[in-house]
Parts: sequence; structure tokens; C-alpha cells
Amino acid sequence: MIVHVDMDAFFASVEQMDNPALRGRPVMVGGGDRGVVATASYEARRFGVHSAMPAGQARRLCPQGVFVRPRFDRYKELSGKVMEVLRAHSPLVEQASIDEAYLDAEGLERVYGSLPALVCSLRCAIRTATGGLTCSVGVAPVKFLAKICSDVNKPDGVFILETGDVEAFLATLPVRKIPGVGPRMAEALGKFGIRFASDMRRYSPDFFRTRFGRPGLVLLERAMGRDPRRVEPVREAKSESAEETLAKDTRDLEQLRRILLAHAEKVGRRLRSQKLQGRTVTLKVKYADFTQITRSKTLDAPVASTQGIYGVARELLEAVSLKKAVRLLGVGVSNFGAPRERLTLLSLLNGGRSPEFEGEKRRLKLDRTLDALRERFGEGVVARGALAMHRRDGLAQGQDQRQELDPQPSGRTPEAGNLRG
Ligand code: TTP
Ligand code: MG
Repeated sequence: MIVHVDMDAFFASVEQMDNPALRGRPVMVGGGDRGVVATASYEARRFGVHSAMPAGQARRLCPQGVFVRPRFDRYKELSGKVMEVLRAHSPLVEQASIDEAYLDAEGLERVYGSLPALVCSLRCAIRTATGGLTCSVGVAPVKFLAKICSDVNKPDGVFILETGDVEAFLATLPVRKIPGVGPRMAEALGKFGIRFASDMRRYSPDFFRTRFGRPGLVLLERAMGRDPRRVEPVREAKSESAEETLAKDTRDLEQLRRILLAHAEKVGRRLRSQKLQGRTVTLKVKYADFTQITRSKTLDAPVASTQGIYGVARELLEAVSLKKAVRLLGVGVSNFGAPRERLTLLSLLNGGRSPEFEGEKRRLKLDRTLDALRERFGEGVVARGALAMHRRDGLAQGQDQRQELDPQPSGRTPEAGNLRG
């Protein structure tokens, strides 16, 4: 059996836990004047507010609701505690997102006496470790069913689907509930009289393949209650990225560069903490009219340093049109792993040293020092020149990097929130 754990209204519950004044009230995390709702407390959901809803619409639906700015560092910290609890229960834990994970329960039944006893222990330990957060748990023979089951008695609920009950469950499971089936797919299936999962079995694999391609075949498998995916404890990251909807649309290249640097810093730190380097840097730009472009560059030598990532991202940014104002800016690094032959070849061509490789090595050394300082003394202890200036007074016209070490840990202005959010 597989256990799926999913925290209840995660970001909103954390805010309510940390601030008693918010408890029992409709809380919406995210938004501000712009952007979307990341999540809403169950009190706010009663008014129809949900994740990904534009902030303005949420405000209209629930005028008495409280909007709270997200605090990702705090959510990550608590997410870490939840994962620790799960790993203390089983060696086979796969984190699927910031607030959910799968756990392979094989053999654990005997350790805990029964499946309900295991689930009970998990829930109690999560509540204690986090300081009071609740989760919902689904247990089923396969992954996708476990995920569906954790939603059945949400919030703060449990649903265990025994193998013998899977058939009956599929007969009343609306296709829309199957992960991967969106509103359009559900509508398309509806045209063939397919409303519940088991309705799919009236059609052949060929029918699904020709109409919906490979995803159609996967869907048919699900309709049979099959899901070959195992719980995989370490899923390798394929990319790291950071993006942000700006507080205000802008065409100001200088401001965009600063945001880019903050993103490069964030992505670089995540890569460095995982000892990863990537060869492809991607820039994502969404304009005020919601059109979106991405531009990528693949390098000879992989990067993980903030300046290394920033340098490429900046080059990409300078090549895109700023005729329309920018609404969202993002940076990603992918293509991990160093292709050794290529690096060696580069080194040979450069008399044993590749300038890209050597430069990156130097930059990484500095970054590791900065990362370690922050780890020890907190985020504010050092900031890059341009970022430090931005934090202090919002003025950073073409700063050079001489101010690499900012001795003032306190100089945070509201802009810092935008950068760090
Ligand atoms: P979810 O588990 O999908 O949602 P939730 O935990 O808020 O609520 P539920 O009780 O229904 O599980 O997502 C976990 C967190 O991820 C959520 O608290 C906020 C964030 N998130 C977003 O930022 N944007 C989104 O569109 C979604 C769905 C989630
Ligand atoms: Mg959740």
C-alpha cells in the first residue's frame, strides 16, 4: 500500500498558526495589489476563493478576507519538518511538492500494528513537529489512487482504499479527479459518454491512442486501477528556476537587471546546495498583455555561480524586446551534469585551462563563502552590491561589484520583499 500525505491549506494554515489573530478568519496568501492567490484558508474557500485565482476577484468574492504576503522561507522550513517526520517512519519517502509526499507502507503495517495505526502516528507526529499543522492522508494500492484518496476527507481527514474496494471506487470516480485530466480532456471524454473512470473500459486501447495519444493510454491504465510508478526516494531535479510577477509592469532595463540578479542568486544557491551545475540558462519573460517568451543559451562549461548565471541571463534579457512592459521575469538553469569530454577538450584547446571553466571556478569559490556566511549569520549578513543598494534605498544605478560584502544586515526596505518573494 502507498500512503499520500498532503498538508491542509498549507501556506494559509502556517500563517494562521504563526498569527493567532488570523485563526478562524478567511485568509488568502499571495496577491497584494497584483498577482494571484497562492492558497486560501478553508474559511475563505467557502466564499469560492481558490488557488491561482486573480487577487482582485478573490477580494470581490471575500471582501472581509485578510490578504497575507507569502513567506516562502517559513513554508520551506515547515515542509522540511514534515518530510523529516515521514522519513523517520519509512525509508521510502518521495516528496512530490512543498506540501505533499508519498510513502511506501510495505512492511510498516507490522511495525505499527496496522495501517490506521501507522497513519495515526504520522498525523500526530506531523502536528507535533510543526507546532500544530494538520494534514490529510490517503492510502491505496497505487500512487494515483493514494493521491485521490488524500483529498476525499480533506481537511484533517483520512481515507483508506482497500484493494478489494478499488473496483467500486473507480465506478463512481469522476474522470476529472484523475491527475492529468483537465477540464478540456474531461469534456472531450464526456462526448463519448465517459463520466466515471470505469466508463473508459468500454473503449479499446486503439481508441484512446488515436484520440488522445500516449496520455490517453496512460489514462486507460488508470481506469483499470493500474499505476506502475513506484515511490522513488530521490527524484533528481531536472532544473532549478526562480520567477516573480513584478509589483508593477516595467520597461526599465536597469530594474529588470536587478531582479534578474536576485533570481540568479536564488537559483545559484539552490544549485550550489545540491552540488549541481547546469549548462543551459533560460530566461522567461511575460509581458503586460500576458504573451510569454523564453530564450535559452547552452554553454560549453556548466554554471552554478550567481554571476555566471546572471551574466548569461542578462545577455538574453538584453536581446529581447522591451517595447511592451514586462509583467513577470524568470530565470532557470537546466542540463545538469558536466559533460567531461567537452570540458577536457576545452581545456586542451586553451593550453590546459579553459577560461570559462577557470572563471566559473573562481566565482563559485566566492559564492560558497557567501552561502556559508548566510547559513551561519542569516540572510541579511551579506548581499551583492546591486541587491544591497536596492535593499537599502532602491537606488542602484549601474553599481559595480565592489560592494560585494554588505556589512549592514538591517537595511531592508519593502523592496527587499519583492526581490526575495
Ligand atoms: P495544495 O496542496 O494544492 O493546496 P493547499 O495545501 O493550500 O490546500 P489543500 O488543503 O487543498 O491541500 O498546494 C500546497 C501549497 O502550494 C499551497 O498552500 C500554496 C502553494 N500553491 C501555489 O502557490 N499555487 C497554486 O496554484 C497551488 C495549487 C498551490
Ligand atoms: Mg495541500
